[in-house]
Amino acid sequence: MQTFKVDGMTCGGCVRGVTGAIQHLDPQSTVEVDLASKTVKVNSERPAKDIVGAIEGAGFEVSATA
Ligand SMILES: [Cu+2]
Repeated sequence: MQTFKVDGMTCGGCVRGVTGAIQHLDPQSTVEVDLASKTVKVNSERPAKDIVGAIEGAGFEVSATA
C-alpha cells in the first residue's frame, strides 16, 4: 500500500479524476481516496513516481509520498 498526500481535491469529481488516472496507469490497482485528509491510498505494483505522474497528469499536486 502506497500513500500520497494530494492537494487540490475538493469534490467527488476530483476523486473520480484521480482514481481514473491511477487506474488508467494500472488497471489492476485499487485506489482509496479520503477527501477530508487529502489522502490517496493505492495498491499497485507500479513505482510511486509513476503514480505521482498519473495524479499530476490529472491536474493535482502531490505534496508527500509514503
Ligand atoms: Cu472536484
